[in-house]
Amino acid sequence: MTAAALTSFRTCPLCEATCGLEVTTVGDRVTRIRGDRDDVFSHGYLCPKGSTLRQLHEDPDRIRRPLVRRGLGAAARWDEVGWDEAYAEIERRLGPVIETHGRDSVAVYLGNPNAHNLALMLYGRALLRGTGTARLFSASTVDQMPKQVAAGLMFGTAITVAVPDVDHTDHLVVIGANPFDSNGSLLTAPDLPGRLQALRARGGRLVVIDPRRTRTAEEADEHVALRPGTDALLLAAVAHTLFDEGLVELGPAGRWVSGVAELRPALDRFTPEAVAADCAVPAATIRRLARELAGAPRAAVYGRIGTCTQEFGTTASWLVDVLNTLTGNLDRRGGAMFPRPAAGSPNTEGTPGRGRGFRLAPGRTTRVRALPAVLGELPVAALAEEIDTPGDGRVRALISVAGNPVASTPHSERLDRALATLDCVVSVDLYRNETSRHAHVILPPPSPLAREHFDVLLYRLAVRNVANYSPPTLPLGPDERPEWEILLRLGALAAGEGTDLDVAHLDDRFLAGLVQHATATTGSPVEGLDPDTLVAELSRSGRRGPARIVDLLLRTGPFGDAFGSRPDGLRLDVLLEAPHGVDLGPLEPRLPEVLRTPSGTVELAPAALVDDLDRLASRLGGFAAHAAAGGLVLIGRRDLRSNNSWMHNVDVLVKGRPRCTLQVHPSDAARLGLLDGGPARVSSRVGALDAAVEVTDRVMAGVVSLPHGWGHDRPGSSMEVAARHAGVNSNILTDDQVVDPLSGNGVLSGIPVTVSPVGDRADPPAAAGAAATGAPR
Ligand SMILES: Nc1nc2c(c(=O)[nH]1)N[C@H]1C(S)=C(S)[C@@H](COP(=O)(O)OP(=O)(O)OC[C@H]3O[C@@H](n4cnc5c(=O)[nH]c(N)nc54)[C@H](O)[C@@H]3O)O[C@H]1N2
Ligand SMILES: Nc1nc2c(c(=O)[nH]1)N[C@H]1C(S)=C(S)[C@@H](COP(=O)(O)OP(=O)(O)OC[C@H]3O[C@@H](n4cnc5c(=O)[nH]c(N)nc54)[C@H](O)[C@@H]3O)O[C@H]1N2
Ligand code: SF4
Ligand SMILES: [Mo]
Repeated sequence: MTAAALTSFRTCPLCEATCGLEVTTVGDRVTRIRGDRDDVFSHGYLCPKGSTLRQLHEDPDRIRRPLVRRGLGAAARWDEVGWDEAYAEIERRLGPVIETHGRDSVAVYLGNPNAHNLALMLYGRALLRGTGTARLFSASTVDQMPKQVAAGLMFGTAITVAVPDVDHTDHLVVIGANPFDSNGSLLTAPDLPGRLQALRARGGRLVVIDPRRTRTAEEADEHVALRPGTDALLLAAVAHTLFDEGLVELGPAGRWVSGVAELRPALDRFTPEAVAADCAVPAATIRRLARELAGAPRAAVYGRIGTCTQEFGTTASWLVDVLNTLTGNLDRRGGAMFPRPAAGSPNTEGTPGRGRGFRLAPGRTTRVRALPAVLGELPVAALAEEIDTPGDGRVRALISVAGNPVASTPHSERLDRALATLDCVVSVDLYRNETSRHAHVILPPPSPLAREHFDVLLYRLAVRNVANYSPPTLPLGPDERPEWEILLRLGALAAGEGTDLDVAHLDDRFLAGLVQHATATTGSPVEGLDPDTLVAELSRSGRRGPARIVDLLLRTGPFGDAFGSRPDGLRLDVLLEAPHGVDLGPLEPRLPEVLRTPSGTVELAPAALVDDLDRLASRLGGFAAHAAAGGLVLIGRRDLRSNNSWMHNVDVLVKGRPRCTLQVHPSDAARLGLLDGGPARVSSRVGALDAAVEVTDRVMAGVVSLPHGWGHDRPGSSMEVAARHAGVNSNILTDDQVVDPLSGNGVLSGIPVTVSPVGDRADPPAAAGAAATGAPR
């Protein structure tokens, strides 16, 4: 008898767009994945990656049982073991490290999928608490940390990020983002390309500021080619023009804005003429950008990774919202608005309109360079040196959860070497890749289709208020464990509680802590209620794990039922009845209630940021001088069919023309003697590699572009398809010694490099392998 086909619905966890999927299964087999036409947010949209959850699920290289490594390097052997044996092995290695060198000798690295994974979002804290380490690193410091610092200083919490109201704006300026390939970031909007096309179709204007003529730029009314790293200069000059030409008009939000008077003189130096040569943008264009922004009925400036992963990341991120504020577009329909997420966030908790604010408090720092912790995290650019620099307090163990820092963080070869020296490396990961090949133990999470899902984080950044919960589509594989259970056990093990604890007990304890916190929080709808009663209510019908916590968050969130006092409010049961999600409406103005600054105002001129303008001014002339001397800089790029470093084992995504090419402008190619398709050697202060050249006028002269997340030719990895399309790791070239001082963020863009044809030198390439078509292992 053949099983009947079943249809279920779930949210795609691969990028920030949160598209709804319709998944057809026959028994435990997936037969089709397509867009869910009835999804309240995505309405059937899907990018080419969405349907590949099936290939990911079926991938023979996906790890299904814990792995323990015996031996080293090429001689290493990987044994599949049971879970108890895996935890015992971790305890055997981690125990002595903690005992001898203390808890801070253990580093934790949390990779990007933590933001897309319900179990990791909710239970990561259990792991951190269990390890008790101050050495927390994450992909945030090679990504959005600058935006979070800027938002924290201006609005009071680091997650109070204003998102452009793309569905209602008349004028959108996109700087350092390419949503036609990335699908948007810090801006959750399924089918963002379609939404941008709709903006133009209704007569709106789209301007893209990017060193490359991206697909987004091609779809725009105007593309401004900007020299990498000069965003803060450009944005400061636009702000200067607004003041200079009397175009500042704060609008209704003005009642809650402070610091305008302090800001104005600080921008004096940044006239359009003063920055034009560095930015490679004429002064007249900068003035026009300002006038258009001020003149549009409703406008928004949106900056993303290009504005963050550079030396002035925080200052550039701040200036984006300075422009939104000065043009009266902050917190108004069609401007830059604050979402109200159903599961709550720091800006829906506590006293509305005022709070402790965000502090760049000097406290914990890294050991070697004394870089400060930001939001409780140390800069991942410092991870390698924290391991390989001799002395007291050296990092000796690493727990990496859903991360591939060897592919993703600056000076990756140094980190690659450093990881090989550690006493204990644990990876919680789907694959044995560039990073997890260093693990002593790999603990595999279940396939994305065998988990429950709710986007706790991404709905905090969404262009509409929506809520959608997905139960697991498929059952766990025979030896798979839910990821929340993995984190709970790992946390308890690190805490010294042993390896054979009852997970249900750990989970109950974890939930009790959350409930206790909620009932003790001022302004919470359950403030003062009896925690035990709430726990009992949440645990009805045997519910546990993430589902129980999502229920708690929803019920105590801004749309929640508050455990009965708002009976029509949200709770998990409501979402279970709504497989296509619940639409909670467009974004609405939230000032002043959204603020958590001590002053209760939008702080337009935080001292740390105003002070950083001196550092920015000290660079005036430097960018242009580097270019005039023939200097090249390296930037990255994203491709729609790729997802950071880990989707390259899906054949349908990597087949076809090679994606990992070095884009070079024709004039530079001619000057340097580089041929299209030929190999070139790229060298930076920290490393060198060989890459295949793609001559194209899509990059501006003086700029070369190589995507990140490649270089799948490391021995000991086990990703067969990816190895056939290995490419090169662009982070061999990025410099671990340069960070944005305010956020600790790595600098991944605007890297000074030299490029030469391969073959004019006798020495072998510094990085192995490396033609973009890939070297077999
Ligand atoms: N040069 C350069 N470098 C960059 C960037 C750039 O633009 N240029 N971008 C940066 C950015 S924005 C980011 S976010 C980082 C990403 O940096 P990382 O997060 O370190 O790297 P990813 O490639 O996202 O790797 C994710 C890892 O998690 C595993 N994984 C996937 N899903 C799950 C899951 O559900 N559970 C578990 N346990 N594991 C899972 C994958 O197998 C993979 O090993 O890279 C940064 N690095
Ligand atoms: N298909 C796909 N989608 C993804 C990812 C992926 O790897 N592949 N990764 C996901 C992740 S983790 C993230 S964080 C988001 C990122 O989402 P986006 O920010 O949209 O990322 P990119 O597509 O890299 O776009 C960054 C743009 O900045 C430009 N740029 C580089 N340097 C500078 C500069 O100095 N100034 C300016 N103004 N521009 C510059 C680059 O040319 C590039 O076009 O994408 C997410 N979505
Ligand atoms: S756009 Fe993002 S969320 Fe939507 S299908 Fe593609 S990868 Fe999944
Ligand atoms: Mo990212």
